[in-house]
Amino acid sequence: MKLLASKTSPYARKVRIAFAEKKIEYTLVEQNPWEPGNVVGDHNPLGKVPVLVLEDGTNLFDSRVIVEYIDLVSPVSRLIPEPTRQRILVKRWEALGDGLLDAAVGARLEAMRPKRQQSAENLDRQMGKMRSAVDAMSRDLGDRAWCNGEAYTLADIATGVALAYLDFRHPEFAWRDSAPNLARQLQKLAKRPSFDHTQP
Ligand SMILES: N[C@@H](CCC(=O)N[C@@H](CS)C(=O)NCC(=O)O)C(=O)O
Repeated sequence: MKLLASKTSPYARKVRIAFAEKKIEYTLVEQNPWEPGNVVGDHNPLGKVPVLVLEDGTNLFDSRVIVEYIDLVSPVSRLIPEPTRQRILVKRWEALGDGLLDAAVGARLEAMRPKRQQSAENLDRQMGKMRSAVDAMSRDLGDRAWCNGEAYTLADIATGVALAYLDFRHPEFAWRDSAPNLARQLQKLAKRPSFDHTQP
């Protein structure tokens, strides 16, 4: 299996952490979808990473589909519970983490535009989403040890990856002040080899 990904993509990091937790071998093929000459478009019509290329040539995207596939092919360290309400709640955490990423990536892209073309309105809109997503994560985690249920799941991976991305690309966004429980959670997650080895 080949994973087309850039080492700075948080969506790809989620997938790489899942591979590490599940102890599944794969080949990382570094591709930057913004660089001329990249081949991402040959595998994903949306031109985005990550893409998982299976042995038979099937291209899987996006990160949510890939993680679900990885979890299906090996019973080691289940990351998504069986099809019950718990499964839906884990996927909801993933949607929240990915949504926080979408807003954080959107804010970064806006801020990277030439000054005269930037929209302060769009930047504020994305920042507002980032803030309310962090608030919701903090509220939903409360003082529990894991995001969903009594065990480490994809919910924790998605949350940890999204918060770490804020530190990486938006260091000025002081999310820890209002969410000390999430700060503790990220500190705990960062100690896992899967998180440690996939730092951007
Ligand atoms: N929903 C997608 C998002 C993937 C995504 O936006 N990846 C970014 C890199 S962080 C990308 O490839 N962007 C290129 C583009 O938008 O053209 C997923 O979960 O995989």
